[in-house]
Amino acid sequence: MQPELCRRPSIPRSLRSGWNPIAPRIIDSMIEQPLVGVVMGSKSDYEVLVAAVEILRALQIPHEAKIVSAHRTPDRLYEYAETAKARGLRVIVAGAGGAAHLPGMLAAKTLVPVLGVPVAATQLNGLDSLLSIVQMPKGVPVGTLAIGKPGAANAALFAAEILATTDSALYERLAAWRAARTQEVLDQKLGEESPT
Ligand code: RP5
Repeated sequence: MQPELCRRPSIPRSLRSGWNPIAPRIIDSMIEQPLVGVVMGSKSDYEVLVAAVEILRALQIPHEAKIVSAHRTPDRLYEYAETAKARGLRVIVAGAGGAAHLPGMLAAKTLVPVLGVPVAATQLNGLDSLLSIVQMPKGVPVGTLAIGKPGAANAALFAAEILATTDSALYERLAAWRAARTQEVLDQKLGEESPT
């Protein structure tokens, strides 16, 4: 861990005041040993999975993002899953479209929790991917999130919640992030509404 990160206050100002996924300090979290692996079946999936990466950056969670295709690079998939625990990964977020066997195959090869994100990549608009990921047979679980960017963002938040069970500083950042989202809504006004 970077010494600078150790000295930081547990609740970053960016999380208290609003959404700021590109604050300079977050770059530090990219060069630490990753705790969360974000993998996707294709570069085209990054348009969706970037929503997970932005959350991880904002919460200062060390992470990595890689392309791992279950059917085009199966050997890479096996290597990724087999080395995940030893490399220190605590959660894997896996997004894929179509038949979407990436999350399930990763889960079959590691005990690191896998969170699956269905990507809308075919004429079935992600329903194919959703059903493929959510219908894992008994014995090899994949936590399945919603289709698309909301699911990717929630996968990262879920990963953060898992990590926060053993990281009180992250718990504080997560609480601040949630409080900021609440405040955003409380601050919203419709044209007809009188200020309260
Ligand atoms: C899946 O096929 C990928 O996860 C992606 O969602 C979809 C299309 O891939 P590309 O043709 O864009 O590479 O394996």
